[in-house]
Amino acid sequence: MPPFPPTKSFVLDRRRAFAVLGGGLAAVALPLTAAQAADPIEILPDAKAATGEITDIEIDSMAFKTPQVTIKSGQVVRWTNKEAGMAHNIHFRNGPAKTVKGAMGPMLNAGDAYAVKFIEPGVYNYICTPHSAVMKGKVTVE
Ligand SMILES: [Cu+2]
Repeated sequence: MPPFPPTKSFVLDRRRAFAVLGGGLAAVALPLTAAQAADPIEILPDAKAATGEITDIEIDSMAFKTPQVTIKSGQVVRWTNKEAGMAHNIHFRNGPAKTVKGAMGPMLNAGDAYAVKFIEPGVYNYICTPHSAVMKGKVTVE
């Protein structure tokens, strides 16, 4: 049976538990907000409608046809899969973009495109997830 009326230590334990929980939520929420503000890349929601300075890379025959490109900060790289019957993706598995939400891009069927705006200068290596042994590329952002 719990003590009645509640003992002083029982009330304090409840308060302490609430304070710990509240502090924990705040600690989780703050870094997430900060990380989003500092994302080094922006994955564009509609690749085909992307505007601005765009570097196009075709995907065909199990390869990124221009595997190394150099762009300026703020410019866009757009990949388009030209290979019928073989899906590919763009996956920033390591490097500055690896923790960005969506760093592992969706599988692109033939005709599909994927576009990324690069914000932070750096070297962005990427792969195609299922064909990582042979499909690698690099975007250098100046
Ligand atoms: Cu692939």
